[in-house]
Amino acid sequence: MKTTTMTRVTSLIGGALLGLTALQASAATEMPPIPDVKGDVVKADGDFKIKFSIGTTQSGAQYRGLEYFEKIVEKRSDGHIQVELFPGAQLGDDLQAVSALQSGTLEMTAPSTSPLVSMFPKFALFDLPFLFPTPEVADEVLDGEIGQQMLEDASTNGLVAIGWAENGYRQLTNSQHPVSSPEDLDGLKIRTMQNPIHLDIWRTLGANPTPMSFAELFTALEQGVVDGQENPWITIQSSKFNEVQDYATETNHVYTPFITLVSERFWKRLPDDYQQLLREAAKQMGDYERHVSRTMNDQIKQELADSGMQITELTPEQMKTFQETVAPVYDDWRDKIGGELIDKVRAVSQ
Ligand code: TK8
Repeated sequence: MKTTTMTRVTSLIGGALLGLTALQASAATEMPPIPDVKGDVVKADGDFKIKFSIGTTQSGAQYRGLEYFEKIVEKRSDGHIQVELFPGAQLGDDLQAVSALQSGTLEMTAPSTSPLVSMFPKFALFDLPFLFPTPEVADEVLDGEIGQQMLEDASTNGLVAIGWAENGYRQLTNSQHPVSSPEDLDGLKIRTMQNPIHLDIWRTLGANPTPMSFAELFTALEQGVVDGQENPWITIQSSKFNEVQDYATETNHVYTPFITLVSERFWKRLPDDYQQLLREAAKQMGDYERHVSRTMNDQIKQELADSGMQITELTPEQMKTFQETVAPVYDDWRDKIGGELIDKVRAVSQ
């Protein structure tokens, strides 16, 4: 308590001395505080280590969520479970981390659902363009029956799926020119996630899409192998894509969840009570991380603009043009994903 107050006072004085700019700069990156850990200590046998790998960097909302997860698990296991965090794809990209879980060399990861559709075809629901009109609809799906069923379905092939967080609404960036209509995309080389619907979306819009792992993306943008990419504002900023992309368009075309996965080999070694602890911690992390991601979204868009990125916000008519142009993507995918599932999400949005 005392230390926190003192640090705050010191930084305020420091801010006053350094001038307003420094103060604004430090305030700008402030995230909602990590909540206190609630719940009793869980007693069980054994000591365990969890290596938790993610693709996004240490300055994103996802990492912040992981810090909360670590705090909950270490405190409530009274130190018998130690969590070590590995951001920035240092232990591999989303797909590599998932296969490390399957072989038991890594305990946890939280990839975007999109690169996993070849394993879990129903996840493609989250790749359909403009299906989730608001974060609240996403929550109803993730935290309701559909999300629960998907966690169960994904608990196979050496994986145990225990919760949802979010990457968020995706935005387009590129190095060439402002984009406000599908025509502006003509011939632009756009990196997509390794996912067939995303390829379909960008092809339908007239771009020239290339699937690529997230871990290779910065270099590919920097070297001009691709002209553009799409990711949520917070991921664009935390990966510094704005340093190599001058233009952005607020398309909000896809909402991407992060799914929290545990290696089944590790899971089987855990006492039931610790399994339950991980489930609770994953739930709390997911709620907090989504809160962080959403409260930061507009602020980060502003910071990207302040840093010199030219951001195009679409008028309702321009947005409609994008939506109508990608509509055929549904014809191709409706039966493969299950029309009923799509209709259920649409019903939630009504
Ligand atoms: C991070 C990825 C990333 C995703 C992508 O590991 O690949 O573009 O949006 O944020 O999951």
